[in-house]
Amino acid sequence: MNVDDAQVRISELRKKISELSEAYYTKDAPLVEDSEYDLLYRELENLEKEFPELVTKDSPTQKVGGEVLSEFSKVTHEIPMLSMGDVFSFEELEEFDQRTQKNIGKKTDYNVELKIDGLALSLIYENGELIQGSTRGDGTTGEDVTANIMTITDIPKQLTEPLNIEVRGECYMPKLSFKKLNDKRQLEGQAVFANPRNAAAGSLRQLDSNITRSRNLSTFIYTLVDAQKFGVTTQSQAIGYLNKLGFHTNPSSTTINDINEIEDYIQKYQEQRDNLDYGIDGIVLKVNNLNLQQELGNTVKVPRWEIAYKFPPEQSETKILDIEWTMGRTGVLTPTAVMEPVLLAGTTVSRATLHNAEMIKDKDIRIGDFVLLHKAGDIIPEVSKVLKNKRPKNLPETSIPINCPYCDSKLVHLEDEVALRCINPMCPAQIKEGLTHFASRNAMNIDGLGPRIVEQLFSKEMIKDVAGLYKLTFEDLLKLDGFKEKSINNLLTAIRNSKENSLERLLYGLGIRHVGAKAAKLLAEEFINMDNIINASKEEISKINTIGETIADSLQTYFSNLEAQELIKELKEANVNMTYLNSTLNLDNNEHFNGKTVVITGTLEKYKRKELSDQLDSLGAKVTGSVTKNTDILIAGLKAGSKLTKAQSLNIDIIDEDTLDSYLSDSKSAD
Ligand code: 3B8
Repeated sequence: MNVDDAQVRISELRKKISELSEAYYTKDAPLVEDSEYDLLYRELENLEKEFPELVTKDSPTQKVGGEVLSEFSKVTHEIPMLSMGDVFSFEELEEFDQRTQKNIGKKTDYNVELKIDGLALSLIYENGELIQGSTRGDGTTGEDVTANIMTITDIPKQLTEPLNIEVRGECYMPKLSFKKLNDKRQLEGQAVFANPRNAAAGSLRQLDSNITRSRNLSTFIYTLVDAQKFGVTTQSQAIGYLNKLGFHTNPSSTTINDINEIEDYIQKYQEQRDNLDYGIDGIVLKVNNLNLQQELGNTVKVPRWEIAYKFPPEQSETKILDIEWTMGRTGVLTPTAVMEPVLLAGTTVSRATLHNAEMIKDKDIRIGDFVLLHKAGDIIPEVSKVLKNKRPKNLPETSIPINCPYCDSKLVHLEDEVALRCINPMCPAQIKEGLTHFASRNAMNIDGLGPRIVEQLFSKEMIKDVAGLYKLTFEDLLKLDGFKEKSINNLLTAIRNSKENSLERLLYGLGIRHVGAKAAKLLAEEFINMDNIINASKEEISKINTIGETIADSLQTYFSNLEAQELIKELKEANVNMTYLNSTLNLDNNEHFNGKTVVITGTLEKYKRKELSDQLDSLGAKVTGSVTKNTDILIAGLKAGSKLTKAQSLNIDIIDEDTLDSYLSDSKSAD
């Protein structure tokens, strides 16, 4: 390539990279996969290496990335917060090692640890008290997010010693919280986050810290600034010291004496990746000795003493067989791709959410297309891109529905929403979803009343709303397919028992917008009975800690609706309990197990089956004996056999004993 051609390509790349990087850092909404960005960036770096005369100060390769949004006050990082250089192969890691050895004139040991898919934070303590938390921003200037940082439970607010220190680390959103958040956003018609990094960044940049609190952020701290002041001489010691001070540090941190050991390390964590609670995108290698780190110093943008190795993107190819549109109980219509089953990062995947019509249009996804899949945040299967060169001729564009496929009323986009929504309150699909939600385990817990029975009750016109459940008779149920005396009595008993539930279950079961299980519990505790909630003012409701105006507004809207009032009246007449019973139920106490159907198999070393089963039960799980498509989690001990194979084939979450330990310990610290 001659210098003119290089100049043209460099300009193109800079423009493209700047656009992508703005979307990624400033808007928390990436336009392409990380790996695609990395490729473009690499190409630019290589061209600039070849033609150094073309390097300019404003090239993306010379800036850290991430402008500062205006809503937050700015913080200057006295010691700049740099980002890391990255490589994509063992060979490049070896080259890094060679270069480092040459620079310091001897062999060195390294501290290695996982690269967490989160965002960098700085925390400042004065006299042992947390006084400031900020984001990296452009490296020199970050955003002051102190109020939001205060809501992150694993960050110590007060150290055991009155130290003046700055620490840095990664703030992340655990995989399950990420999945839950995206599920919820989808249900509510909002745009979903592309990965946990963006979700964490979006959660930290909230002006209302109650929102941050509800997002379950966690941290791993890896840098003690000015560590030498505290007699610490290596990165490994720094991790130990940080841990002693009460910070969360990542257990993967270890030292290696020779670069050849890195291969085993990478292999080990690539295998464990699916079992971790948090998303990772590589490993980080740091010169262990802090004096040597200082000696090596930094380039304009990255330290010379450390490097990140990024895992190759885990992608699989498959074919789109169909695109289904499913209705949620709030009226949001969501497209799902049905695909030829394919193994992806440890599980067999045959369905992937397409989130919304926008995504289908942006990526131009068509039935019959061959696509690449990846797992967002190591957990949610998503279409990365369509392999356009493999597209069969004459594939029609996917048509986006204009009318609701279930009630034919016109679909709308509510203000600010990406979702297509059916706003017909009598839409049968919505009502059915609402009934299933009412009966679900965290709501009224009516065992045996799943989607299929709801479908029959509805299509045979036996019920039209949840109050109708309480009028069902033995004779009615005889008309249902496959129902016999025993199953009828079981269902009637379950319905009858549900009348005795504590208020929060009913409140959650009504499916009022924004009122999740946790909010319902808080409301029930505070107001004791339904009438008090109905009569409460907006101020009284939003006064409750963590319940904001959105929920208060939503409750008022709901209860001012005449049909809702009628429904409550009918439920009262059916003797459904409307008071708080100080229930012993641990609603949402353990995000991993609450509401889940769990199967235990194989030999567990630390747990007795029965005790574990009881414990899971108390955390809101239902423990069953056999793996079916309704199973959510399989706990697999040693020598697990056919249940494990079956769970794998059904795409069910499988966890080992270590993961079980960590899931269970999460419930101990949950509020
Ligand atoms: C210096 C050290 C940046 C980082 C660092 O898990 C610096 O160490 C950095 F300038 O960004 N994502 C880690 C991770 C990130 C960084 C780091 N260590 N484990 C991560």
